[in-house]
Amino acid sequence: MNIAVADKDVAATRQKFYDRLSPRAMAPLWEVLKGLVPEQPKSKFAAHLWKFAEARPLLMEAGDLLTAEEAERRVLVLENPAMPGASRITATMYAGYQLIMPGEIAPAHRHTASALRMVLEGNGGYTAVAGEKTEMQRGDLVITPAMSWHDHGQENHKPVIWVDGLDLHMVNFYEAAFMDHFNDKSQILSKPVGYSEAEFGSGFAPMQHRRPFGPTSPIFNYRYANARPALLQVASAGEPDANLGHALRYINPQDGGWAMPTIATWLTYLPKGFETKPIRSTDGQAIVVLEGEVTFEIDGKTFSASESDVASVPSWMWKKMRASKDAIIFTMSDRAAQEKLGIYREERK
Ligand code: 1HN
Repeated sequence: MNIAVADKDVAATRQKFYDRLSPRAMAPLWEVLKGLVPEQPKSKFAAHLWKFAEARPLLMEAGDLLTAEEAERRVLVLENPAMPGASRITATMYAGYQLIMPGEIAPAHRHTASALRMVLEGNGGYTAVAGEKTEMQRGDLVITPAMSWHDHGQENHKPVIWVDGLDLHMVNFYEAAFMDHFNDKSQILSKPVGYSEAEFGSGFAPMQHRRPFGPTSPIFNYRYANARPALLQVASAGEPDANLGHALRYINPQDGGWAMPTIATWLTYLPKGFETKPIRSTDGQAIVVLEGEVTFEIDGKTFSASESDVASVPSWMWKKMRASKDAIIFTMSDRAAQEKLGIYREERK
């Protein structure tokens, strides 16, 4: 018998065996092992840039099509082009551009997924979280912890637009998602504006230790009016990290860790002309340009980003950034979750 025939016999014999396994809900590991445990990450998602100049008119059109109340949340989901229909910007993150028109309310609800908003056009719109309202201005990072009631609105005469980031795919992966709707459009307010910032965000904490939102930061508006000057002052007196630029993390003041348990958030200042050295990491990132202009080189592709554009940087793709104008960018990623699970890795050139 020649070798080819022998191989065919072996393959057929094995297949016959496999055919007896599948009706019993079993399968041979050796046929799938390499795919289950790759030698290194190979993301199924694409590096991509969403241009705000294209998104904004479409978002305003959506504003004419339906109300925020009808929609519950009027959002244009940022769909990773490699995975249309998945509502994912990266493997684990959901992101979208959300619009609230003057006088509208996006009704109160709560869910297991944690959310953040990076405000693009604040115009004094508000988010209420767990009984407290906060006004939204461009660059503010507003957090809604897991299972906290939240509603949004605009009492001013201009639209409000922000980028949402949610960990909902992580929650859904664990099949751990719950959601409730409040019995009114707006939740009942029990605290004055600025309360949580005063209590936890001023270098103070209550004498009696408490964690009102468990592992999530009790500050729910990290205001750009504080963050921007801090970032620039730190940058003015120090050297930028060669791979990261001047970067500062948003922290939970209760433990110094990331502000959210699943989503890592940080701000980066890239001075005009500065170019980062390549870095790759296992977290999937979404980057919002707040100021200036940045050229991203991700996985060998070049993207020119300006204000309010959003980029996706999937896991383990080399990334380089260069600022053609002084730039401040906001990054969110699943790094916070990966670090807790002990799987985060990065490599620098
Ligand atoms: C959500 O609650 C908001 O509160 C935005 O603004 C987007 C996407 C999926 C599930 C819940 C919000 C969301 C969301």
